[in-house]
Amino acid sequence: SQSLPYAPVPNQRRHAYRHRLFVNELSQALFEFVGQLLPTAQELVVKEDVRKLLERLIRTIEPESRLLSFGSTANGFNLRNSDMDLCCLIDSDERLSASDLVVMLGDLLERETKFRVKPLPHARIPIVKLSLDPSPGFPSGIACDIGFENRLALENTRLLMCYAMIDPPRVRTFVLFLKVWSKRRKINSPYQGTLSSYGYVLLVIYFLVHVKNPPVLPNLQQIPPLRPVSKEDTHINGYNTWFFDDIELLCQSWRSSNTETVAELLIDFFRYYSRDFAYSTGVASIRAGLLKKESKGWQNDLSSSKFNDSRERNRFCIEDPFETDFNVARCVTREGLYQIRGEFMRASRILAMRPRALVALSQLCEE
Ligand code: 3AT
Ligand code: MG
Repeated sequence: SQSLPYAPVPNQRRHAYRHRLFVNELSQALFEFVGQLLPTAQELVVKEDVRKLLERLIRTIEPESRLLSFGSTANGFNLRNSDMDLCCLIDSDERLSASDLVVMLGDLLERETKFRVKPLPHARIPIVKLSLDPSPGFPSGIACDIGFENRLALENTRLLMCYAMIDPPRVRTFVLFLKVWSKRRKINSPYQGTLSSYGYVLLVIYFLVHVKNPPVLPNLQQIPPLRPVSKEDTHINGYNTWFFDDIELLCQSWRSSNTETVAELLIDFFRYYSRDFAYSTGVASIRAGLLKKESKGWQNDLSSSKFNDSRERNRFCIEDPFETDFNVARCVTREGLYQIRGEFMRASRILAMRPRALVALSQLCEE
């Protein structure tokens, strides 16, 4: 180029050219790869039918109730055969407690449906777990959780959906790929000390909002509202859930000046989380950027008896966007974090060798 004091040596030019070829081919392959894993139209219809059926049944117990989808079925990040997360809202003042509802609904569903039913009335968030064995119409069965009054989850679902809508080709492709990758590499099990899908999605958004420069996404929680909003309208259980949700309007006035392809972003993401993220002192917050564990009282104090169970809560810290005193990664154990970081490094290593795109994807997602 004109501005360089010397002409690039052919070697560098060849290197840059080969890199461009690699990332373009990989981006294309990523679109096609996730495209094949999206739910079929038939699956979506069946799931909506299931939701309606369950809503009808719940209304025989609580006539004023609504059953809403949240999680991946509702935020645009759903893969084929993902589970259904449902939340029951009851628009009446005299309602039963969540644990009573879980017991009653469990009994009812056991009597009236073919689902295998498992009520968990004493869980931190009481839920009824339902499942249906695989059948010809539904080869991998159905898994569904029904919770009650979980309004924060409905809002964080809407927040993630808005982020997905700003730049679907890059954001959705990126998130869907990462979800497949984390499942195939077996680092997506909070019960076994690794991270939930929700946690991985927050890591991607944190990276696109706060690490990439220029950012790929704006910070929806920090854009000022167009008109004054009252505390009643924006707070749920004492947490501020306001965010800028007029995405159509936003896209008229804001456009990212970051033009990297999804493959370039993915390569950088794996490098960032294998090398640069401050695991021992930092908290990833999509609301506020990189925070210090100390400032939140989330030091990983191993001598403290408060968390003296086998899982130490704050090895890995990801702040929930609304429930800011909640660490979404609190289930991640020492071994779990070791495994997760090992996988980020492995992915970086594979991509650094620039194999053909299809080879890269099959190596990355090898089970
Ligand atoms: P899958 O497609 O099911 O893998 P998902 O996007 O549905 O992924 P999860 O099943 O992990 O994600 O979570 C479903 C929703 O539940 C997402 C979020 O609204 C809520 N949720 C999950 N984990 C947490 C958490 N630790 N804190 C707050 N909300 C959570
Ligand atoms: Mg889910």
